[in-house]
Amino acid sequence: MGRKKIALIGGGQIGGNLALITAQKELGDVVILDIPKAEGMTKGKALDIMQLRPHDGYDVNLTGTSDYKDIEGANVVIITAGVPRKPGMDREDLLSINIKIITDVAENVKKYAPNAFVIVVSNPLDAIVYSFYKVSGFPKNQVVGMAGALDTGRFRTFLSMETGFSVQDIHCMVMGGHGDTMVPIIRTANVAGIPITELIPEDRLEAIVKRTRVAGGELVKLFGNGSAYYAPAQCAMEMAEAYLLDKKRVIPSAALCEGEFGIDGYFIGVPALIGAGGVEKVVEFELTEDENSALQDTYEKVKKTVAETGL
Ligand code: A3D
Repeated sequence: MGRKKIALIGGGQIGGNLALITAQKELGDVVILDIPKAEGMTKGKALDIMQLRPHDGYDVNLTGTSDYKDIEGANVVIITAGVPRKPGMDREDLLSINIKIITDVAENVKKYAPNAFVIVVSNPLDAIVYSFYKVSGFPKNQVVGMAGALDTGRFRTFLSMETGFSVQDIHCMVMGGHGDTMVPIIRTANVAGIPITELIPEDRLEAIVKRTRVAGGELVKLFGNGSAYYAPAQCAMEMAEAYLLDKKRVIPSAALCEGEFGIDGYFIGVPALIGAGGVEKVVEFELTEDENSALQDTYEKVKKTVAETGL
């Protein structure tokens, strides 16, 4: 039994970081694939990280390519191919470009890595992961979108910044579409089990929820020429790790719902059990009336974007 193989489709900001942290975790050999024009860049990143290994002590191999044959037999495929947002853009503005790209990627992944667990990161996330699922015909447990992990992590970060408590002890969950209509479930937020509402006044909590919803845009503005990449890479790696090590983690992720939470036939942010079976289950729980109506709003938005894919 050789090492596992992780294929990164898109070797840009998130792809490059993913290559580094996936290798550092020794999850498997890493193949970075990008368009032919960017092949040198993929090879350069792979070689640079190979040369980091003597200082860090991990033994996996990294390669760069623009040839899908090189991803053959990959256990995990993480897709970041596409364009990121620029200031003033919504994630939905990326749809027309990224839909063409995901169609090409899905056909190739289907051909060369039909058994891989696929984690989609490209935006608009909920529509792009849906498109991958439709074009590839993969079973639903084999396809997931990374977004809820990041949105939840951002919420945790802001709660930690506000309280001064370790982010490690702060838990919460953000559901819904990956956009400004996402649904932070405040009721679930706690510090080591202590409800957050006992620790932060209501108006401050509201401000934090607001900041969480537009956290991606805050970074787009700061960068001026692209979107977040360190934290998104870490989140996607965590999902790959949960699959490869059969960790049975519950990670908010865009999973295909078939009736769960009243959502049917769409990928949307829900708590997903990730283990060796991929998305083994959508973990359902009772929502309050307000939470449910917020989830329905985000559901409508996702449906609208998905309709624009024409798939
Ligand atoms: P960027 O640094 O531009 O990297 C994208 C890479 O994709 C580039 O190197 C392109 O050359 C490559 N690419 C383009 N077309 C193809 C193709 N057909 N096949 C293979 N590779 C291709 O962007 P990034 O890494 O910063 O972001 C990547 C994507 O992730 C964007 O769509 C972002 O909007 C999205 N993103 C999602 C989240 C979520 O939480 C869902 C967070 C941050 C970014």
